[in-house]
Amino acid sequence: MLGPIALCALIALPVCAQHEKVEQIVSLPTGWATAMVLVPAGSFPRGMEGEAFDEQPVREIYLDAYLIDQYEVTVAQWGEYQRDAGALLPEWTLQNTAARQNHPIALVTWYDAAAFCQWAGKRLPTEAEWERAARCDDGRKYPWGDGLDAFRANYFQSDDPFERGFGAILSTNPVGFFDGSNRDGYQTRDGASPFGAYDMVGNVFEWTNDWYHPTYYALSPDANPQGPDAGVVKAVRGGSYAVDASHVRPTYRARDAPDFKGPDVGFRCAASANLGTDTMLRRETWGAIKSTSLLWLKGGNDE
Ligand SMILES: [Ca+2]
Repeated sequence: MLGPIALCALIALPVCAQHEKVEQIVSLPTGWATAMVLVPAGSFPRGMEGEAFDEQPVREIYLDAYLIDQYEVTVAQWGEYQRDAGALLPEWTLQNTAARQNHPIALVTWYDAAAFCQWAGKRLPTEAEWERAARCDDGRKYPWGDGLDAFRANYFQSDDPFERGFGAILSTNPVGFFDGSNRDGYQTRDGASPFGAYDMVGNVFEWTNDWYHPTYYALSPDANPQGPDAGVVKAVRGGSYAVDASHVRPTYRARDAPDFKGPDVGFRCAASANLGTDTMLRRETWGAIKSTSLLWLKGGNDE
């Protein structure tokens, strides 16, 4: 088990318009490195006027700082978990191919996802955490702005290189595919959110920790909402390769029974940011997440 995930103090980082992201490398218990991005403490307008009734009323919601996985959890990461924890997904062989190692793991229940995150020293994000990581704080509809863009995300009929036709399963892209680079002749655009999280639109739906309730937005606390105390379905976010353009809005609230597993449902983990301790942070510039030219910063030093 990992110790607490800790971050140094980061005060008054401008968000949304910023061209810098803060990333931390967090190792799985097996040593496998995973990237997480920091979402600093702040408020955002949760929900969307004019969309489904359960996305309203729009309210300013405050969240403490947290980390969220930069990418959906991959087949390779799930393999680390299985080898270390002795778990075995019945649908493992189907997904554990050489070509799919960097694709998101799918066909996992909410319980599977929660167990992985706990093993990793992390946890599932709340619905609010998931949404703010995708949309930032300026009310934008999509991670990159207001218009859906087929060169930034994998959804049904987005004509991405992984489109396999109606009814095809596991038409996922490798995580972080849409990063602005040219992929064997296919020119992507950067689909990251302002905080640096990829595939928040499409690829696979993502489990959140919260029970879903349609009127929760009217009733929830204004700070750090954790979802209803009980429920029958869990909130699932972000749409997938299998759903059309109208359902890949980051504010769209899908839901599934916690024991459901779908070929287009995966997850990413989050972790609370324990500010005030002394941990190395990595800062990279917009669009350069995969760059290996790293500037290591210590403490609250912005230079
Ligand atoms: Ca996704």
